[in-house]
Amino acid sequence: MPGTALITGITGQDGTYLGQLLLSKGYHVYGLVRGQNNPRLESVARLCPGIEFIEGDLLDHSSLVAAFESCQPTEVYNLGAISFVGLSFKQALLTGEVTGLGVVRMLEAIRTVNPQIRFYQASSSEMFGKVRESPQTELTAFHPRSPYGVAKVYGHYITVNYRESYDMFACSGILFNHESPRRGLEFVTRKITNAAAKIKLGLQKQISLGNLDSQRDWGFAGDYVDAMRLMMAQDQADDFVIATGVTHSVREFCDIAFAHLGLDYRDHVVSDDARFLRPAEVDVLIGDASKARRVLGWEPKVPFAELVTMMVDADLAAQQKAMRNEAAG
Ligand code: NAP
Ligand code: F7E
Repeated sequence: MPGTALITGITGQDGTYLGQLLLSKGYHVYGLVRGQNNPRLESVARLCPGIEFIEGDLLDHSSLVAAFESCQPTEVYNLGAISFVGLSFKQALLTGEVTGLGVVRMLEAIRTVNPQIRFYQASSSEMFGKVRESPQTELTAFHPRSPYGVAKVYGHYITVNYRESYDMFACSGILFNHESPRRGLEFVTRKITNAAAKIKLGLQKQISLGNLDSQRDWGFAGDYVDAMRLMMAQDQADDFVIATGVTHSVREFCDIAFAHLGLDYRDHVVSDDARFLRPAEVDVLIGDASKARRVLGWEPKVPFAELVTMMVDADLAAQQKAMRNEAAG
């Protein structure tokens, strides 16, 4: 029987996919929104008809308690974070506060309001960082390489700790990179697909990137939010790696994206731009999601090339629409 779900990070990429999924399953869905006038609310309301918004901030414990008391959720999905690794190097303290300590503020608020509330924590493959083994599983040791990765390790272990200490249903999904047309423009995949579309339409000539050799296990966000729901529906809370099991370089991503538009990325991509290099890099990630496959019955549906072309097509259509609107005045 679907209950009431509260999602933090509702204005982010995963928030709207998860909101749509839970609404389609009959849940009453609340999205936690920070600030006094969030410009992304309009598009969330359009994508998730029926969703309700409630104020709150991961930096403010009492706002979380008030939100839980008001909505009385049966499930809470903690997707809110400073999630951009590049920014985490520049704002390390804020990242620790939001992405790390924000998790314990959520768990404490749940303990205060109703310890029966089920809790999902958005953990990350960035926790593996300088990888100890490949592919990475739930048992692989962590070695984070950024303030973001370190904060996520804290969030992960505090979730495990509250599960073990207070018998709470607190689970953690260790999700590898997942993308979509809703991905923020600061992340490399969307940065590439958006630029490729603009280059095709003559709106720009080139794009500057950092390290083209880093490799990621990229999946589709729509597939990954289903894994979150499945984890929360188990009899016992546990942790799961969610990944495709295939890795590709940023260079391969460029190659497919530009080729889809009849372009050669080597004519347009400038690499090793110092602005986009990181003080410490995660060179290669590849996940082993066999536990999720076995226990949850989860598997990814969208393969890499289809993900890239889906994102390019969406950016091309969006740019063409913007051009038509501009021409119409
Ligand atoms: P995203 O698009 O960057 O969204 C981040 C969300 O966090 C936004 O809705 C943002 O809201 C919210 N937020 C930021 N600071 C907050 C605060 N102080 N209080 C409350 N909310 C705050 O991230 P995403 O890609 O959807 O990822 C969702 C979660 O999964 C994140 O925790 C991320 O770290 C984690 N994760 C993502 C991936 C991936 O590949 N996408 C992989 C592993 C884990 P505003 O609109 O107010 O800024
Ligand atoms: O970088 C390289 C960059 O910023 C991917 C977040 O969702 O996934 C994401 O973190 C790779 C890195 O994602 C540029 O150095 C090259 O090696 O798209 P990204 P990320 O750092 O992997 C994990 C799982 C999360 O949890 C995070 O929240 O691409 N790269 N040139 C570049 N990256 C960016 N952003 N911009 C460039 O110009």
